[in-house]
Amino acid sequence: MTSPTPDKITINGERLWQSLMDLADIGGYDDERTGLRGVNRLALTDTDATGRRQVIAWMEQAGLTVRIDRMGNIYGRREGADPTAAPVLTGSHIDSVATAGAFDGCLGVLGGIEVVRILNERGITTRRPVEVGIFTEEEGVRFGTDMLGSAVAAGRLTLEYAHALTDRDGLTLGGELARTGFNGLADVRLDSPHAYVECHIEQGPVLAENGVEIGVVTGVQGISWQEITIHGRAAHAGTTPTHLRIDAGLAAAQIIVHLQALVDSGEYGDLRATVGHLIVHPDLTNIVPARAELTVDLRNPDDVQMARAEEALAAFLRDLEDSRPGLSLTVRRMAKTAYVPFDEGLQKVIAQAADDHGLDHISLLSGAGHDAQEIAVLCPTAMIFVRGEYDGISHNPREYSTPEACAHGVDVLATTLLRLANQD
Ligand code: HGY
Ligand code: MN
Ligand code: MN
Repeated sequence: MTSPTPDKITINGERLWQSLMDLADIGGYDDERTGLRGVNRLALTDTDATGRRQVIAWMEQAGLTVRIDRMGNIYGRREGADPTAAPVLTGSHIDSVATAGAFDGCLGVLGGIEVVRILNERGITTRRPVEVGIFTEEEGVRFGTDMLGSAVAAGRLTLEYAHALTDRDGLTLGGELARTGFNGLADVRLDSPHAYVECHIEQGPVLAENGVEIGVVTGVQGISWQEITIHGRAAHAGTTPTHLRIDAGLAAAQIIVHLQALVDSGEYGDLRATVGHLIVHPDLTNIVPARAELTVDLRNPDDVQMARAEEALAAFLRDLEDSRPGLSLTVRRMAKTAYVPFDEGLQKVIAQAADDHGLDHISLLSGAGHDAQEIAVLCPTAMIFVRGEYDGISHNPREYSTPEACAHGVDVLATTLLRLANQD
């Protein structure tokens, strides 16, 4: 007689943690500023390819059938009793920023594989298939658009657009897929799953401030990325009188200060602004910069306020150009996503699973972008956040969640996936 399917499962926290640490070694480096081990695994670099092959090996060891699509997205599938039923999908990304920790994205992918291992060990057959996905270039820091693989899988961006994107060395994403061998043959448009649940570190201070382990994520705030190129004129830093200068570096500084003024004004809702990339040319001490390139990352939970902030920036750029004869600016849109709400029913399933595991939880909006925001157009989608230490710092080698916090988050993921995979 087969044992009844349990309604709650816990995972092997030590095995999960070991896989997180093993993956972090791929692309690991000694960060001299923090004295910590960081991770640098930019999308479709050789280290990312090595990490992908390692995770595929773990997927296959867990009995998953692996397919790779034309964006290099990787899906591992565990069959259910009804192979025609739409699968329950989980996953995230394993590409990282250049100064990453061990958890961003990886927890969702390795957590999904750990759930599969437990289902296997417990001899559980779910009604629906369960799939674990790894999406390409979630970070967007190499090819300039974040959530790229999942955006193409969900149809927001085209495969042709994505393949043509280039990195700072002019290498195309399509070329890098071919070079690393991840230009898969599977169709890139994802059939609608039954549901998608992603487990991810919070990357912020809210769970810790509230003394809770689990975040039930209500949605993702809007994101706006722009690249601004400022054209001035190179001149001698000593002999050139101020009134004859067309200083691109000065203009870049004025933009940065104005962005902070927009934030501080409080007139654009909960606006956040970052100039994360800034270079001047020729980048020499005694030459007035001829050119400056910078990126502007705006975040806002309110799409109307985001649009107002973008318009305020555009107006400032026009005024800046008019203020200095000879100064010109060009603006290139890199990425733009609206606020995305997550499925309320799915949030309830997650909250119930957390309760059943005796874990306190709160609901919160995600400050960071995630693949879940793209998959949300295909099916009911939600996320589980895991608490981080050190104010939840992320995109920094100090990023850290405890083994217990990771295991608790993946316990909630496991029970949530189990219940969804047995839904009609
Ligand atoms: O930019 C983001 O929010 C995410 O880390 N890609
Ligand atoms: Mn992430
Ligand atoms: Mn990230």
